[in-house]
Amino acid sequence: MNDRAALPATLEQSAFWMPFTANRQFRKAPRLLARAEGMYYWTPEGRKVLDGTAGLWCVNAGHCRPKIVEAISRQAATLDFAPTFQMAHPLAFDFAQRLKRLAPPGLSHVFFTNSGSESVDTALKIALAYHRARGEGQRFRLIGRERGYHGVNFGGTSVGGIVGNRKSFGPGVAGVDHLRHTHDPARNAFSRGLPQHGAELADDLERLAALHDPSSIAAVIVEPVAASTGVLLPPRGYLERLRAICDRHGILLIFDEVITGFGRLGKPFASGYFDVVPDLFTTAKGLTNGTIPMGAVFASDKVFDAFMQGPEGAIELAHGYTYSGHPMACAAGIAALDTYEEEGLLTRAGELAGYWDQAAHALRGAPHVVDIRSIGLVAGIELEPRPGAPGARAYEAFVKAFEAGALIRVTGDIIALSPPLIIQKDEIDRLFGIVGQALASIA
Ligand code: PXG
Repeated sequence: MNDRAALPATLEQSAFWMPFTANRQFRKAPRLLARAEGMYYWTPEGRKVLDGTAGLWCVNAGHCRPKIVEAISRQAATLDFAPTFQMAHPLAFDFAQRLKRLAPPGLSHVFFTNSGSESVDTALKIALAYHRARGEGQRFRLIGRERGYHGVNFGGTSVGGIVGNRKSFGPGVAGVDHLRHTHDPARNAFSRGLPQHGAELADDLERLAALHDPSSIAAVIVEPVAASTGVLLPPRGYLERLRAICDRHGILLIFDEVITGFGRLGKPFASGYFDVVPDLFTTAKGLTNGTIPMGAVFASDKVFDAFMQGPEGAIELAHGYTYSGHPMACAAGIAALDTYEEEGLLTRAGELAGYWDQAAHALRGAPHVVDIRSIGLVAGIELEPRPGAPGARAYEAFVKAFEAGALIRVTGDIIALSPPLIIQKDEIDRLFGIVGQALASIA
């Protein structure tokens, strides 16, 4: 079916400058979504599309869930906006309290933002200010990791490690360095469970500490599972080792849980899944089931308490957004948590992980597939790039899958799948079936 038919005649001249999109290519053959419910989208022509990506890794409870819809509309008519600078409204306190109950013990302070990118920049700023508040202002270095994705603001771009996202934007934040990434297909391709090889890559932090002197390093930020770069799982023992090195040198460990948070791996947060507790962690996306933009940074008691010194009338952290703790977002978030909890969605990925893993690995041997990685309800299917045309093969698979009725996501030549956590087994079969057909249909 030609989705172009339903578009306004003016689309080619549209004012909408699309994010992370080949704008000119898109306008020639647009893909539009007009409606959604549960596991499905519908195009403007009424074609039904299975959502294999939870929107953009965010609609964890599925689309247009009644409780969330109702909470948002009620809130819009009750208290549309209230400032949270030297003022507040009850829902922000309620929501933070609910979130604290899900977090690992000791991470009991929640700072609200409006996106994952803002959560990352907020966490980095808190880390710098924490050291300064303790008289260690010389700790200014921030360490990210190659292939990391931490959003698109200047802090996140700087600690991020995806070259295409960095190269156009100048030198970024000063004093940033990067650990090596953990992707090692020569040793780990088609691993089941966490990769066996690569825990020693965490020792790269010792190398950087020796190079820069540990007393200059404020924080290390990593995604527990690196998602956007193509689903890279942490090697067995890697995160534990990173934690130990941070402890040895007084470096704060930040987990970026924008994708892994809210049940993606089968636990509320990846820190619980891996049993490694960071000092700060970032969230967004599933925080409100993707409905109203919002992010949250969780901070440990140690970090928070360091700020609660000095005169009581002094503002402890000169940071915040107009929309920090926005009432509509809080209402959406509380209703999202209600839905997650009532339906057991924060652990459902764990129940389905075995079935999901089987379905993913059944694509081993399909055309072009050089590696498959899966954890919780996430899968990465890596393709051999077409010679001289990196990314083209996966992009074609994405277009074919959409035409065949499934929304998947591609990054470079890697297909990433991350459906809403309400997915049923027959839908898992259909999703991987469509991916298999798409792979068989492309050169
Ligand atoms: N950190 C992580 C780990 C992310 O995955 C962000 C921060 C930034 O969040 P915001 O809300 O500012 O976009 C993200 C975002 C993809 C994809 O297809 C992933 C993201 C966003 C868009 C697409 O992999 N992750």
